[in-house]
Amino acid sequence: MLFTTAYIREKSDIYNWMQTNVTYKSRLHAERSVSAGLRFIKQNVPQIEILEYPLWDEFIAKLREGWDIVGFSFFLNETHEVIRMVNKAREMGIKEIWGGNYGVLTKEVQPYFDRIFIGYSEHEIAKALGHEVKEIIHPPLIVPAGIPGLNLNWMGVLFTTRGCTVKCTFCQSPSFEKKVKKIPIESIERVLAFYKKMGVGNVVILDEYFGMVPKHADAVVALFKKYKLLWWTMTRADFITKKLDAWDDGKLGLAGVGLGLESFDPEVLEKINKKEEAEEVVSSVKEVQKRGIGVIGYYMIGFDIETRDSIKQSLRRLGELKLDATQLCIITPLPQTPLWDDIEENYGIFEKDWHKFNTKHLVWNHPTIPPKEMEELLYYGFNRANPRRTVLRRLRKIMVGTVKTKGYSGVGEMIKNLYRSNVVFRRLYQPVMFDGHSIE
Ligand code: B12
Ligand code: SF4
Repeated sequence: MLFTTAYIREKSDIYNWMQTNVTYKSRLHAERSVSAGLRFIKQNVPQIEILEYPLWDEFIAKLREGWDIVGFSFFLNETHEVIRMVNKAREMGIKEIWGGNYGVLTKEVQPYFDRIFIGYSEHEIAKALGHEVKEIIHPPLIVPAGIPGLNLNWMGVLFTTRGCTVKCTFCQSPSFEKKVKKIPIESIERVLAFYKKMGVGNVVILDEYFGMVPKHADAVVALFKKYKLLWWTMTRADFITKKLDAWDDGKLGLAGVGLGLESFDPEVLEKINKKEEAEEVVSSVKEVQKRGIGVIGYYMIGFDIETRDSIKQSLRRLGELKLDATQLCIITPLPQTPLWDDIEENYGIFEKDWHKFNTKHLVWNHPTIPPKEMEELLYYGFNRANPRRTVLRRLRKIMVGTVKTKGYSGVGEMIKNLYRSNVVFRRLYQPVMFDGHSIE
């Protein structure tokens, strides 16, 4: 069985998160060479071969090896690429095609596959092969971050829970995974010990909502302390406010948080069921900043009740927060969300090109703002929230965070890491999996 992601057009086609949120040329990137979903599947169901972000020709060459089943992992905005791959696989005689990841939530796309898997799927895939996965094993997920030719850091990605029950109306996660499940703490410790051994600079938690299971989150934080690791997390402002004293005692190494600000408009926050006040979010941001912890914000523009002027006003307010980086999105209806039904019924979704559902385009009929103007507002926001100097602010925070947790020896360690990142890791960096697996 072969599982693959969508193909890329050229090797330099590395997804650059920062570039998607600025108007100038950003050379800083965190390489998207690792598919966490496929690595988890491979680690737990090792019979499956995986292919990550291949070129079209590499995909075809791999198909020629002959497979019983080919599976595709994709996001909504990669749908067209995957349809092309599915058609080619069928043309080349592949008998069974599977689909997984968020892309398969789209009803119109489901008929292209013989079988679809919604949600986290290691157990179901193993079952389909006549096996059982007992406990999920977290694979090592190490990604380089830097500028072309020079890695500044290696980040260890960590998932501690799966699923979210908060039900924000714009978000697909509650339809994707209905129950919240924990990754076993032993599995988390194994991967953190590995990151430590490898000299990984920062651990980044990418759960839907870190803190969903509070006791489990505390146990994870205790492990950061044990292994003296710097860590970043995406979480909610209300949660971080409660946990800040415990998480940032100056030793645990909380280096930064990603917070969903979503909007400053109280009507919007109520409409999207955010269950948080804008003021509450702003005061958490300030509290976090006061402690020298980095903040990445997630903000959305273009709700139906917003006007050109109200958006500009909010974006100016966003800029005043001086965050280390901000992800700015145009509100985009995604399949199987309450927002999709609301927008489709009341305004209509005109866009047929799934590439544009990457949260940087207006894909529906906004009552007062046409698509071109909405994109101009997005660029206005990029300049307010992510001016060039934010990069320097971020680097300074990283340095201060390191000194705070490790003293000046931390700076020496950073320099050592730079050497490891560019010389040692480059040689070592291969798709690594832990030995042994969870299949009986
Ligand atoms: C990391 C991440 C990214 C990284 C991806 C890095 C990478 N190398 O993969 C980056 C920064 C590039 C990214 C960008 C975007 N992302 Co993103 N991202 C995430 C995040 C935080 C984690 C995803 C992850 O790795 N999960 C862990 C793994 C283990 O789970 P998984 O990938 O779902 O895989 C499991 C299942 O899906 C299934 N499965 C996966 N593949 C397959 C294949 C087969 C054949 C089968 C059977 C099963 C199967 O089994 C896997 C193991 O259980 C999620 C939020 C979250 N916590 O889920 C958002 C999320 C996936 N992103 C989202 C969005 C909207 C985007 C963007 C469109 C815009 C944006 N706002 O950032 C862009 C577009 C990217 C692109 N296509 O170019 C949305 C939904 C995506 C969608 N609508 O399709 C999410 C859910 C966030 C949210 N709540 O809004 N993202
Ligand atoms: S946006 Fe975050 S908190 Fe809201 S439902 Fe999605 S994953 Fe949960």
